[in-house]
Amino acid sequence: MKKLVVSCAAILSLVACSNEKDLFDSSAIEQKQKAEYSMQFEKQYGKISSNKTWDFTDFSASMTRAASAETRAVLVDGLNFDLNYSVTNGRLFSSMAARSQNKALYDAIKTSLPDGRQHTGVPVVLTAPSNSFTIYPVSVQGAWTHDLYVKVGNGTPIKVYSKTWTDYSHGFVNGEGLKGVYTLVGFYLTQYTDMPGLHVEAPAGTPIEIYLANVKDGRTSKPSVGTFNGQAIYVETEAKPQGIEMHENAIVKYVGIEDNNGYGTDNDYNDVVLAIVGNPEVPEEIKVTDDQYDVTSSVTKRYMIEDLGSIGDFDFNDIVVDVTETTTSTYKRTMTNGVVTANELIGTEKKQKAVLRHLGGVLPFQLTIGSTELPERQGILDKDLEEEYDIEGWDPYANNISVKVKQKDNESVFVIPFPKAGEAPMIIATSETWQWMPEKQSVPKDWFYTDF
Ligand SMILES: [Ca+2]
Ligand SMILES: [Ca+2]
Ligand SMILES: [Ca+2]
Repeated sequence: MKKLVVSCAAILSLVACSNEKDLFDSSAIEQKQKAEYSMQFEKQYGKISSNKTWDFTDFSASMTRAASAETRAVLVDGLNFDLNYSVTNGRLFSSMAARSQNKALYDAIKTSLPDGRQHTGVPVVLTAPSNSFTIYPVSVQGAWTHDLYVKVGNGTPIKVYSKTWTDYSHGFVNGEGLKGVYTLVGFYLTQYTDMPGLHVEAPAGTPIEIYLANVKDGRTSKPSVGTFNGQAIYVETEAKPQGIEMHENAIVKYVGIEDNNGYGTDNDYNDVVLAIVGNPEVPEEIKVTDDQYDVTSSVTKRYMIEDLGSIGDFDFNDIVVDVTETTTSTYKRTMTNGVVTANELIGTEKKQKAVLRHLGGVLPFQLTIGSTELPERQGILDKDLEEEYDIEGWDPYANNISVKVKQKDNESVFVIPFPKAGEAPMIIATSETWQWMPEKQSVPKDWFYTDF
């Protein structure tokens, strides 16, 4: 009995062996070709270290941040304004002393949001970019008192300051401050203020609400106002804040808030003005309809591929394909007692597409991206194109892309996957802003090794 089983297994394995023979041969050719490729590659670019990876996008870092970043919002030093004021008819006017800090910003805000010019806002939500950003109070005026709040995601709203003064004569710029020092010299008043800013770190797409609560005209309570009910608008001006650490590429946008959401409003949206500073991005404004809104984000990677047709050039232009995933998240906003209390994610939709951008090899090939096999296609030498395909199952972290290339003998088919760390790459991932190389021109070494 035992003997019989053994002989069956022997027969089976014999059959399997003879079937594998061709496969083995073809795979041997493939192995040889790939080994030859690795050797040539290292000859051209130097020895590959075992931890060398071939995805040159910054996506992985930013998405890791998006998925794992903790939400942190902390009060930081604010903008200082150091302006001289002259008092005329009970109102303050700046006298433009040369030493004044943030005078340009002061002027720009007065120009873009002058008293009496009407604006119209719509309900929006701001969404966090993938970088951190800081909100600075710039100008706090008006007769009504209020507290400025910022709500990040579903966290407890953070109070940035309380405006406790009720006339215009204290602090046209940056309010009274927490440490206001005033000296009246003749007809001039020198003001130095120090209101805090709020530094926010949050996963990309986190909803941000900016609003005034506890709005009061004397003792009379007024409705809360802010981004959520169209009482705040984004304003563009060229002036940038001085006296804070700011990267040269940092973007600054200003938010103007109208404190009166009712009778007698002048809609000039300059009762509170905030600067938002981010590098390279500031929060995006998304329109809210019926308390619902969509946050859309996308990631694109450009794959540049060597088809192993001829070894010697490393132009990585034999196939160039851009792969994009667009994610649309739908949120529902809940209001309680006139302020936003929750932004709840109620649905997510992902769409993926691949766009063939360039061909620079003659061998027939078939791309597999995620779980989608694209149709087999003839190679063409040096051809730009724009062929779009819907795809599914692409994992931007994993780079699950591979290509089958039919070799010149028209029989063997090589499978080229995205390279593991330490392997000689036949596919690299770059940002879509990287231009592929001209035909037969190898990519420069600094694409691969930026550390020298
Ligand atoms: Ca106003
Ligand atoms: Ca090539
Ligand atoms: Ca080529």
